[in-house]
Amino acid sequence: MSLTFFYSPMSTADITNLVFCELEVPHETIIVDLKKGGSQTPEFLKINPNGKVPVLVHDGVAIWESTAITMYLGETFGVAKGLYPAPGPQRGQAMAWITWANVTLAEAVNRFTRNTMEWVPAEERNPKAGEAGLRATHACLQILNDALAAQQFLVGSYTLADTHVLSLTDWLRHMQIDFTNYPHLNAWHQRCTARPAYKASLAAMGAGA
Ligand SMILES: N[C@@H](CCC(=O)N[C@@H](CS)C(=O)NCC(=O)O)C(=O)O
Repeated sequence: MSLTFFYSPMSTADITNLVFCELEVPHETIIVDLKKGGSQTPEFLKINPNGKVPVLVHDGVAIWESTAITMYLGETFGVAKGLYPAPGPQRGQAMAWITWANVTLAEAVNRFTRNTMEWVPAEERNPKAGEAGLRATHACLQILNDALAAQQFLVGSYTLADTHVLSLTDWLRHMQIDFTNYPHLNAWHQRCTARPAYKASLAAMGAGA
């Protein structure tokens, strides 16, 4: 079997890095230097025409989009390791949370950042749209907090749905979004970040692989 992970630290690919740290599946990691245009070379665009990381190449077949990668790695390697539900309603719930993170939560956060952050040219920013994006982000965090009020993890015991959503919420924390009002979400964060895989993922991010 050949399994290659195209990675860039401090990017969406950190989700996949954490998924790999949980799964401990042997694979090769190739660092893509985004600052040097590494995702825009003709060779890379053949693997992912979107020019983005993460990308997984499994036995010669390229799989892109972090949600698809988490679900694919989950069903391929995670079920046997107790980290992803077998086919059935719990599998559906795991897929719902993974998709929700990238579609619903990330859309709200992107709306906030695109309209407020200095790296976007001032003439392209709309402060009112930014405020609406931040409100939508907090509505999502409230949903997550409420879901975690009655259970320790998103779907039964710890799964890659927790891994995926955790990694995305870390990005929000990095952007100084206020988590003060989400006690259940914060307790879950502590449970998840106490796992050895989380510490290993930070080391891999720092080492660039
Ligand atoms: N929807 C994609 C988003 C991936 C994405 O936006 N990746 C960014 C880094 S965060 C990227 O590779 N950008 C390429 C570049 O900046 O050249 C996913 O979830 O995998």
